[in-house]
Amino acid sequence: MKGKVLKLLKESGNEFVSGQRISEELGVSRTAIWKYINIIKEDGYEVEAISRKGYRIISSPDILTFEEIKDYLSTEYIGKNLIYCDSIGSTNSKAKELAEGGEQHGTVILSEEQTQGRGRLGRNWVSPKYKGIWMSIILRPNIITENISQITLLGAAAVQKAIMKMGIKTSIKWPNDIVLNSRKVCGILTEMSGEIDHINYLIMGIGINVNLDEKDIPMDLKDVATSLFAESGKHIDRKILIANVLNSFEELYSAFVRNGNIKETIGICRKNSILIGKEIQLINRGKITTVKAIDISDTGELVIENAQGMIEHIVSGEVSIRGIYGYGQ
Ligand code: BT5
Repeated sequence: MKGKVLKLLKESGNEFVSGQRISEELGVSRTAIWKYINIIKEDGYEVEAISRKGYRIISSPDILTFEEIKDYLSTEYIGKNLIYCDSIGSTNSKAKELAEGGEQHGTVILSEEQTQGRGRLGRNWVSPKYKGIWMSIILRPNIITENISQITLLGAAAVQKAIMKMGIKTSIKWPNDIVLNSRKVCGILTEMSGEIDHINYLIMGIGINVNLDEKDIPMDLKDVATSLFAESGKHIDRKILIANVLNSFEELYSAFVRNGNIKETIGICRKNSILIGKEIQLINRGKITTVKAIDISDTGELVIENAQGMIEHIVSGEVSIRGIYGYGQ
């Protein structure tokens, strides 16, 4: 019921909604309305109440509930079912649990903070409260397992595009990082459950450092991590940014699953690649080699020239590049 009251108030924008109207439309007493308004205020909304006029919202809190982002969302299925948490261990872990239970394609699990946010290979992901976008998307694509690394690129391209819409140009560090001024502002963790030729579900975890201050970034990550706010000096509206990410993601994802079209994604990854043309260190199954990054292929592999001058296509792996994340500085 609180949600319904909030919806009515939001739909009226700047106009007052009378207690009588709320009472009639929702079938609740005036006393009950008063109670719900108080809960809404506790949630961080500033509500003006004037006798004989009614109620109106003056300002909304900086939170990422569906109610708050839906006005900016233009998707058909991504994020239409949004599970919002105040605090959680890891949205990827929660998404997995829900996907196992049959949660639908396109569901987004989002948390204002993660206490056990995860990176790849069991690494830790710092996720302070209200400062970033920490979310996971449940996907049930009908594609062959071989193509799943391309899904990570879809995510990276969507985030790059979304941040660009906020007026900030970032680079993509193949395969899963978004970089700003040599430090990481976003990481992507794609996990899957399936067999060799069949995917049960995919979880695409996206972590974006939006409004983190210097003090939110642990000492040992100062060379590695930064935020959009720290670099641009602008407080970024997380609601608009998250909607931009989901809108862009659905566009790129739909083209991909419909007819394997990954052109725009590759175009974005190529154009904004921080690796192409550079000498890089490739860490593959524990082996480190120095190679030159030449291109991103049409199917999303990193094209490199090895020390012997041979061209190779790399499907997945870790890459270090001088000057980025404090490496080799
Ligand atoms: C990643 O791993 O970059 C994937 C990160 C995915 C995080 C999202 S948040 C929502 C969802 N739920 C989860 O539990 N995870 C996903 P990797 O490439 O392995 O990078 C991890 C490394 O980045 C760490 O070892 C640190 O060095 C660094 N790091 C940790 N927290 C960071 C942060 N907030 N910003 C930038 N770098 C960070």
